Amino acid sequence: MSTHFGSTQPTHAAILEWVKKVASLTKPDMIFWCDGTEGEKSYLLSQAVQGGVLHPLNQKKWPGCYYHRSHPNDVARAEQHTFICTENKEEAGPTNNWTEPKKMYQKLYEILQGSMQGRTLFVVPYLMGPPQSTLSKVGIELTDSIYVVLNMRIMTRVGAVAYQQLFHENGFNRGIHSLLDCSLDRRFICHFPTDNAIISVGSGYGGNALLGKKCLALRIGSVLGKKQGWLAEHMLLLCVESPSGEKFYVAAAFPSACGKTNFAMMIPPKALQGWTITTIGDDIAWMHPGSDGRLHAINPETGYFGVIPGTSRQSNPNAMRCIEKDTLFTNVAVTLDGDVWWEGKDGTPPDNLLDWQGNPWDPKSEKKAAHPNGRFTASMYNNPMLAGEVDNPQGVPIDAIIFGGRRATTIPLVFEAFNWIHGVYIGSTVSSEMTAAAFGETGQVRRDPMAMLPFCGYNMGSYFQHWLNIGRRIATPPRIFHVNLFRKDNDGNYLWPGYSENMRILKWVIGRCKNSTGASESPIGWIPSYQDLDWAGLSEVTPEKFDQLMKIDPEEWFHELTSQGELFMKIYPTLPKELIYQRELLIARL
Ligand code: SAT
Ligand code: MN
Repeated sequence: MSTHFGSTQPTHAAILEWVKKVASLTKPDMIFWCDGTEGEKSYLLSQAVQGGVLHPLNQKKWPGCYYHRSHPNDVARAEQHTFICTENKEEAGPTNNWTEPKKMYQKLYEILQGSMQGRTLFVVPYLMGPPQSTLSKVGIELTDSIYVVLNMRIMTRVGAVAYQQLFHENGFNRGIHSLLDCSLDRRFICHFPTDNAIISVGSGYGGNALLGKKCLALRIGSVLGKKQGWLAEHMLLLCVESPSGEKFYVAAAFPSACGKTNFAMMIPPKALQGWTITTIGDDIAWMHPGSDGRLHAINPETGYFGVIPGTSRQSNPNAMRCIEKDTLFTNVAVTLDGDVWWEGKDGTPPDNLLDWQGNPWDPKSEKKAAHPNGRFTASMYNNPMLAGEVDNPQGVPIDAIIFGGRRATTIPLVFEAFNWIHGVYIGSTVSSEMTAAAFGETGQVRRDPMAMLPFCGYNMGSYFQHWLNIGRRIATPPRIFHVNLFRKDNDGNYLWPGYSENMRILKWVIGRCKNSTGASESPIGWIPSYQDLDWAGLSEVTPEKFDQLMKIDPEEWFHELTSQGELFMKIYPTLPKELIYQRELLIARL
């Protein structure tokens, strides 16, 4: 077994010992210590191309860009194969798959036995969060997938920067990932919160394999947050600057593939001149009560792993700029001359496309050219509207938290919680139609509390209690809102234009935070009247349409409350009484 050390040698005995132990189990041909340098990147790219894992795109059109095609059964998060392994089942709670740690380790070690034979074991030291931030965390991922390494280099800070932040010999998350042969019966994404460890086998897909992302930053992160008094959330982070130069920071939680990336990169419409939005993050926020009595957030990531279908110069010009160079495209359609295409891209599809599985694509067929969960991996530093605050070790003070889901009916465009506890109740009852980001029945409505159903690493009821506790620790809590950008009319057409026009909602939200905008009381919270929103340059949403968007139909809401009740029953033993009380108050108001 040969070893390649990069430019930074690890000196921590705990790391060296652990890598040796994993190598003796998995038996790779080579151990490659990653250092995150540019030199390493060219080497890895050439190796990935040689091994057929990546295909270079036309470098004139797409400089530094490559294309990857997944195994067809490995294109989304695998929730049925995802486990939280704690001593007691109650710790993981009824919304997670659970297995006892000892049993699961045994099974995984059997699977990992010799699993890297003929392959290279890459050691990827990475930092989640800005350097020199007390809020940041170190992880080390051992993986036999070069695609994972190249993605991790974009999504996290890899190399010496991670070792430098390692203040305790054992203060890092241990992640082991092996691709195996992608068979479903040997696919396990397992979390061991007590050991700060993750083992993921049998999948190379983003959320299952880039262990810094959902596994560390959310599932393990949420458990650490519970213990240490902070929140790990599935939220975008953005900065809104008003025409007078005042800045506001907003965090928003939407389920996967519901537009967080587009929302985080929103460009305000021309008619709302002087308003600017800059992006801090598009997927994950770590939020800590600060000494100033406010909630401070960092984005632990450095890149965007975004859904590509539907991305265009019209829908998200900043994302299009992000992916112009140095981007990895996964499961899109390609042309023979190295161009890429996906549903919803500007213009018409080029001739002679190969679909995401590599088959000639017939434009007349029903089949999609790109996979609906096709992705781009791009550095946030390519974003022309990246917020200057993104590397700030202290994070940014949050003014507003927005929850949202994808709902064709029932839920109004926007409403505001009466207070923090009511806001936690609203977050706990988020629901959404399922998307292609996870295996399952797309379109089906499911409860997705705080957009964290697949990502909360412990009992959901205790998680709600933790939210309530955090509220007591901040003197000036953020205001809490709920949006539904996906309501439809009776003919199935979207009522709200979305994208840039979402700025009108944000402007109302900011106005509420400043106590400068009106709202009326409704059974479900504060709601805007037509005149409370800025309609400059938008005639499409008439007062009648707005009424449809904002309609609160008691009958629909009784269905909604029944469905909320089902979730609450499921987690009843740990459900905070405050939330039961909030639900009863809502019933009374309706
Ligand atoms: O695949 S990821 O989990 O990284 C994206 C998502 O589903 O939110
Ligand atoms: Mn996500």
